[in-house]
Amino acid sequence: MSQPVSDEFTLAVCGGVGKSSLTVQWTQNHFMKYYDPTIESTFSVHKIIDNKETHLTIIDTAGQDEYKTLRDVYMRSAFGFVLVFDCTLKSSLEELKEFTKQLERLKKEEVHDEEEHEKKWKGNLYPCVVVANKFDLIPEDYENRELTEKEIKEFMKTELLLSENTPLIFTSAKTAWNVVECFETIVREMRAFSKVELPPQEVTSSHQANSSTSRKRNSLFLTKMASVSDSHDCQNDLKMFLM
Ligand SMILES: Nc1nc2c(ncn2[C@@H]2O[C@H](COP(=O)(O)OP(=O)(O)OP(=O)(O)O)[C@@H](O)[C@H]2O)c(=O)[nH]1
Ligand SMILES: [Mg+2]
Repeated sequence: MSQPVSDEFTLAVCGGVGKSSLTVQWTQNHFMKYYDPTIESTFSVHKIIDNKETHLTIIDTAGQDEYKTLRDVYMRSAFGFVLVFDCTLKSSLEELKEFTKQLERLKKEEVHDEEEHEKKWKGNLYPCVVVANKFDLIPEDYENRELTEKEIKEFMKTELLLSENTPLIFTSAKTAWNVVECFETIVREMRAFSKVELPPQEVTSSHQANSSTSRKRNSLFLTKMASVSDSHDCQNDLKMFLM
């Protein structure tokens, strides 16, 4: 049974440094020079991507440890994931391990036949892209980088347990380099993933970005935070939600 092609997705930007900067650069075309830690913000975005109208709800997540408890909620709500790390720091890449481990656990609960699923998809249980941000800070002499592309790819495979086909994109939220590419790639991944053919019993809310279950979950989560135009309002909403 074919899944309907959906142009409406919820995605979460999670992991290390630059989540808000990348999201704001893509949605509002400017660079956030001053650091303002996020608790949780949502962005409602309409874009034409590959000639298709696309509506996205982007959850810009908290990087700080004290908000770890929110992860389960957004990981269940979102369909696709932008996994960001700071490419000048090896430890930042290593921190992604926690995220992929948790995602793997949660998404496995939604897939009844993992083997069957892996045959049909690239081997990942959820659509994602890995984003090596802050590329503007990498010295010109490429050889002296703390992390080479090859090392990152190897880490993605052996430690993050992501398939070899998972896109890796270098970006700079500061210069806007590859930011469009980053978000358009996750949209393409989500589109491809939503078309994966699975027997009916395996079709779950995670694969149906627009299913009523998914909508209910999303709205439950999102009604707690206004659609973002002022992130502080959203953060206050969220504080109340958590109380
Ligand atoms: N040079 C450079 N600085 C960046 C880049 N992206 C983000 N920064 C800076 O890094 C700091 C943190 O960026 P944020 O986008 O707020 O990071 P975040 O991941 O949203 O952080 P939390 O909300 O606390 O999880 C800010 O001071 C940004 O200006 C980049 O590509 N290049
Ligand atoms: Mg942030």
